[in-house]
Formats: sequence, C-alpha cells, structure tokens
Amino acid sequence: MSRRAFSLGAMSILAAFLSGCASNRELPMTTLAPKSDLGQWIYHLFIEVTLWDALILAIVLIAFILAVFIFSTRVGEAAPPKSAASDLKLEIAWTVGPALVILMISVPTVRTVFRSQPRVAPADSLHIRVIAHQWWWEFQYPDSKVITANELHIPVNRPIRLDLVSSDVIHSFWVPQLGGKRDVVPGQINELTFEANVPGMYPGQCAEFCGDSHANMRFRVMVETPEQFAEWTKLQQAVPVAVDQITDASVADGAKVFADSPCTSCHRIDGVSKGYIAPDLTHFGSRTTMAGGIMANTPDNVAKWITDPQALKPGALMPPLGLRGQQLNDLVAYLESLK
Ligand code: HEC
Ligand SMILES: [Cu+2]
Repeated sequence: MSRRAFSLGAMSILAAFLSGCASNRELPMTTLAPKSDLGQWIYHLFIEVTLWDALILAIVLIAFILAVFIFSTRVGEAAPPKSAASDLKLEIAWTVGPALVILMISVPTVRTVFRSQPRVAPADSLHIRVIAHQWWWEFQYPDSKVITANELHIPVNRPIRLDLVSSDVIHSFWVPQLGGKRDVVPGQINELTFEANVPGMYPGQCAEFCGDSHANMRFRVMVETPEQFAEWTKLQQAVPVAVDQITDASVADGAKVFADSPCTSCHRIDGVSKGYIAPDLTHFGSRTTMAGGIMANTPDNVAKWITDPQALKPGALMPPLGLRGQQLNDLVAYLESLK
C-alpha cells in the first residue's frame, strides 16, 4: 500500500471514529462523567487503579531499559553474560511484588463494593421496583402506585433503592453515568442503591445478552428536581378521562378500537383494560420514547409500530393485528392522548 493510501485510510477511520463520538455527545454512554455518588465512587476507583498501574508500568519500563543497557553483550565480548539458575532474593521479590499490587487494587475495590451495597436502604430512600422483560423495562413506584415503562423518573439528591426482578431471562440494569451494572436474575431480587446529584437525562442499556432484541432493550433515566418529580408523579397518578367523556371524535373512536381489540389482553390502561404482560399504556402519551427507548414516541412511529412491531424490533413480543386506515389513525390519536 502506498503511503498516501495508507494515510487516507487511517484518516477516514479516525474521522468515522470521531464523528461516532460526536453523535453520542448528546447522550453519552460513559462511565467517565459520573452523575451519582455510586458513579463517582466507581470513577475514583478507576482513576486510583489506573494511577497505580501507570506507576507499575513506569517501573517495569525503566527496569527493562536499564537491563537492556547493563546486561547486553558488548561488541567484541565473546561469552554471553552468565545466567543464574536460581536466586532466592529475586524469587521472593517477584512473589511479594505482585501480591502487593493485588492488595493495592483489591483493598479499594472491596471497600467500594461494600460501601455501594448497603444491606438496609438509606433512610428517606425512594423505592422503585424494576422489572426486566424481553425487551423492555417496567418501573413500579410502590408508594405512589405509579407504573411506567422505559423511562425512569427519579428526584435528584435523594437515595434511590431499586429492587430488580426479571420476568423471563437474565438481564442487566446499566446506566453508565449513574453507576455500575446490576444483573437482573429470574427468581431473585437484586438491589441497587444510589443517589443522583445532577438533573438530566441519562441513557441506560440492558447489559446482559437476553435474546433477539437485547441491543434494543434501552431505557432512560430522567433525574429531576423534587418539584418536577412531584409534578410528574401527580400527572402519572391522574385517572384517564373516561371513555364516554372523551370530546375529540377521533380519540373517542380510537378508544373503542382499543377496547374491542386484543390489545387489552396484554396492555393495561387504567379503567379500560387489565393486561399486565406488556407496557402499561395509561400515560403512554407522556413518554418521550417507546419500545425499549429505540425510537421517539411520535404518531408516525406508533402507527408503524402497531402495523408491524417485528419490522422495527426483531423478535418483539407483540403481534401485528392488521389494523389500518382510519381505525389505525384513531387508535394512534387515542394512545397519544393518554398524557
Ligand atoms: C400479545 C401481547 C400484545 C398485544 C396483543 C399487543 N401488544 Fe403492544 N406490546 C406488547 C409488548 C410485549 C410490547 C413491548 C415490546 C418491546 O418494547 O419489546 C408492546 C409495546 C407496545 C407499545 C409501546 C409501548 C412503550 O411504552 O414502549 C404500544 C404503543 C403498543 N404496544 C400498542 C399496542 C396496541 C395499540 C395493541 C392492539 C392493536 C397492542 N399493543 C397489542 C404486547 C402486546
Ligand atoms: Cu435484557
């Protein structure tokens, strides 16, 4: 390969890499910009271990370079340098040395593990039950009875205690900026405790391969001020307008389409249906994303989703139900009206 071709190739790879970074800047999946106490502990641990590693690397490199100069055969020197078959002092040194290195890494690690996993939830913590499904996340707030999907709202500067359960296979709850991964294992309740300290929206992702749409099992955490969180909770607690009270004609027709369709056997809408194996749609219109956070919640996307869920999300456990035309439009208008 010519030099020019090589540098062109290298530059285009670099450009692709940099633009990839740029497009992610808005919602960074990074552990290097922690926004919670747990995230910060892990970040500091990473920096601490990296510094120790850098020191060790420097020592090894210096020793190596010195050895090359001191022990190499000189020009005109006939015999190779003599080698020792065994050297007790050296052997002790290279046993104790690595043991110390492991100690230096493991002490702060174990300390962080214990610090980040209190057995008893901190006083005043907000309890939330997280249920992982193939391939979406359900969030239940036992105190306020709110149920939502794929968008977890939490208040800033308040301890959060998540109880993580799975309804099918092993998943893993991971929000890089808020802290470490926690596996979600069927038949077991795992806990995660943290306190977010900067309001904002943080992307999350299932981090344990769980089937066809594992990569599409995303979610968002909205860290809000206490006032915003209280307001959101109030809206989620509101009972939807009764079907016979709906004023908009299209929305009212859509409500009928929903109530008369198999949608009701999987989805719950407060006062309308009791399905529980799929996302609760009582306040679907208030969510910004849908289907495991893979796309924006827009009328267009909802219509495409209902028409053919598997086309948008491989393996999605929702069947296409053959709705089209006016029926579909009305249904979408109804779903989006559920604020
Ligand atoms: C067999 C059960 C089942 C039926 C029937 C069903 N769905 Fe679903 N639906 C699901 C599942 C499961 C998901 C979650 C898919 C995912 O994200 O992987 C879902 C997701 C959705 C979502 C996105 C929700 C969100 O917040 O991400 C909407 C909207 C929706 N369904 C509407 C409907 C409508 C309207 C009907 C009736 C025409 C219907 N569904 C019928 C199982 C079902
Ligand atoms: Cu998963």
